[in-house]
Amino acid sequence: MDKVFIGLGSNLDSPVSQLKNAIESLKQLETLTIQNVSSFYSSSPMGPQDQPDYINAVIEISSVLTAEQLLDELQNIENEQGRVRKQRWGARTLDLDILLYGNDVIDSERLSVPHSGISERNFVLYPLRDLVDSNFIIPNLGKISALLANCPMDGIKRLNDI
Ligand code: ROI
Repeated sequence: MDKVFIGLGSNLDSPVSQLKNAIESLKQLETLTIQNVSSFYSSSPMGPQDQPDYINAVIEISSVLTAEQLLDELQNIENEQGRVRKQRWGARTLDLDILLYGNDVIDSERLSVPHSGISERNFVLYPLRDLVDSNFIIPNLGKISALLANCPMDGIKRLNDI
């Protein structure tokens, strides 16, 4: 089965709990299995700076769902946890993004996979590094080690013991 990676982010309403609750909700689904969870990281906001720091993590799952079906499940969990889409690039209670879906490249109205912006986002690359080896190739973008070398850790910190 394809390796699928999901990015989690929150900067409102107890962000660590938001991520933990999302992981618990994903565990309840019979259509997917969580294979691995990265460390949790705190990160400075990308975008408007007048918002709290984020908590970010990445998980690896395996699933029988298509990417679109998986997106539906992720959006259900975002909505259950009170996600309201307000300002673009503004604060949010929970973001669940499909980062990678095996080697698939998807460019549809609803989905862009690999997720656009992976290469500039330290809050995606550093947690993803916890789960893959340094030769791991991201479709269209290349080796994760090369992407990490060009993506400073500015503003991102691994949280221990969460
Ligand atoms: N910034 C950080 N640090 N982490 C995120 O998860 C995140 N998500 C977003 C925007 C607003 C782009 N900024 C972010 O959607």
